[in-house]
Order: sequence, then C-alpha cells, then structure tokens
Amino acid sequence: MKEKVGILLLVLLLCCGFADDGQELPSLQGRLVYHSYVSYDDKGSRLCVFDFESGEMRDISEEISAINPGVEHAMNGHFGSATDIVFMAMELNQWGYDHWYVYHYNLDTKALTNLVAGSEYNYEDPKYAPDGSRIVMKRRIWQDDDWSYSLVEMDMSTKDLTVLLEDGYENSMPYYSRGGNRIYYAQYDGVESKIYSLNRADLQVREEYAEQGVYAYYPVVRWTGQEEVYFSKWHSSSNRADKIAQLTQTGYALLPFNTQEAADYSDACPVGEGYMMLSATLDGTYDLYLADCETGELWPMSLYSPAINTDHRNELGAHYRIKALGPTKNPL
Ligand SMILES: [Ca+2]
Repeated sequence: MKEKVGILLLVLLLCCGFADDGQELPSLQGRLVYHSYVSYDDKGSRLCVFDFESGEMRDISEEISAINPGVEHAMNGHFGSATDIVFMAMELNQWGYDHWYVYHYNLDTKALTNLVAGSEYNYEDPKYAPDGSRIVMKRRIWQDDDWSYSLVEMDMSTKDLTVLLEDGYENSMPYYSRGGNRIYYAQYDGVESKIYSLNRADLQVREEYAEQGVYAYYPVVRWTGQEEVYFSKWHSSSNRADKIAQLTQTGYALLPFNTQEAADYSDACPVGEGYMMLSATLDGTYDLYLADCETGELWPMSLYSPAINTDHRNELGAHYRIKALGPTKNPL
C-alpha cells in the first residue's frame, strides 16, 4: 500500500511539474504553407503545405514539377483562401535567364498559373489582400545599368496590374493592413532598411519605423482582433541577429520569446489572436515554432508533425490560414 501511495504521489508531482513548466500545445485546425532550403543560392527551395486537421503534408514543389518541370525554387507562399495560394518561383525567361515570376496554385484542382508570364519584369513577395480579391507584389527590372523597383497590385479577377509606388528606392515585402486599405513594406535606401506604409486611396507614404544603423524588414499585419503590425529588425547596430518586434505608438517593443541574443527570430506569421508562427535559429538551421506572444513560450512545429522541421534545411516563410472564418472569435 505504501508503495502504491508513493507511486501515486510521484505521478501527482510529475503532473504538477509538467503543468508548471508550460501550457498545453495549442490546437490548430487550419493550413500552413512554408518553404525550406539548404541555402538561398542553391535554387532548391521547396514549398510545402501542412493540413493540421487531416495531418496531411503536401510537397507543393513536387506537384508543381509534375505540371511544369521548369518551375523551381518556390518560396514565400501566401493563402488567399484555404485552397488558393500565391508564391514566387524561378523559371527561365524568353532570353534564357533565371527569372522570378509569381504563380497562383489551387490546392483542390491543382491548377497552376503563372500570373505574370512573359513579362520582362521580375515579380517577387506576393501577398493577398484580406478579402482575396487582389495581391500586392514587388517588381523590378534592369534598366540603365541599375535595378528599377516598384510595388504593384494585381486584380485577381481581371489580372490587371496597377503601379502603387515607384519612388527610386528598393521597396519590398509589401503586406496589406487588416482592412486592406494600407500596405506596409520595407524600404532599402542604400544605407538602411526601414518600415513604411502606403495609403492605397491617396498613395501617400508614411514612415513607420527607422533606427540608425539597424535594418528593419518583413512587416506583417495581424488580421484577427485588433490590427497589430510586426516586423523583424537587427538586435542592434552591432548585433545583426534578427529579432521580432511589434510596432507601437512610441516605436517598437520586442516580443518576449526573443530570449537568445545571438539567435535569429524572423518571418512572423500571426495565428489567431495572441499566437504567431516564426522561424528561429535556436538549434542550428532555421526551424518553425509556434509562439505565445504574451508569455513568450515557444513550441517547435515538429510537435505537430515531425516532418516540418529538419536539421539540414532552413524552414522559413510560414503563412497560416484557418479553413473557415467563424461568426465570433476565430478559432486557431
Ligand atoms: Ca531546420
């Protein structure tokens, strides 16, 4: 009997210990798109989609290869609905050079469309508007011995393009606000990278975040609950490891999970109302994590599927989408 009581106490202690150590792994119901590569320059990026409900992992790069073997190095996938994604990938252009194009892929019908086929411009960083009706992209062309950059928007029903911004700077990584009427982006002026936003109605730009000697980039917006803007920035001018910050009225606030000074935390992807996915180099290469933005707790995404994180590849560029928007609070 004594033994049994002893074992019971031990079990209770262990249970309490686990409860104190952290929260339960949040339940996710939607879909994740992300890419992975050994190095950015090897042109071997692969796009994957994981369905949390069914547990199915799809190698989208393999599916695309079966349709058009010339499309490679797919990355930066973004959901317009639970079944529609846009992404950027390389394909030889009409002059025989590797060229960035933006593609649409339907996860149900497996229809692949090069949205900018035949263009002499490179198109990168596609992001859907919250209602899925249009996408915003970075565009560039080699002209007069230099790159010329613009931010452009495509109407997804007509495929018509509108130039939103062409100010002589390298503007990239555009991301729609919660209502779709403002576009956040990173501007590289030759010295630093800063966060700006553009009002779609009058095309006026506004500086959102700039810090001397520090690069800031990858702005994203939380579309559920309150609008919150996040971005990546160097830890400091002397420590170039990325940290994820939230834009505030007074500048920025680092999120509580950025605990290791030498590690990179990047590619914020808001999930529900208080969580985000991100990529971090806590264990060698970049791996994907789910983070509690309040407590700073991190869960490796391999807890959801062992196939997500690998030791030899960098898992980056997460975008998460719930399958159907609920009438009240959105489920995770
Ligand atoms: Ca990895």
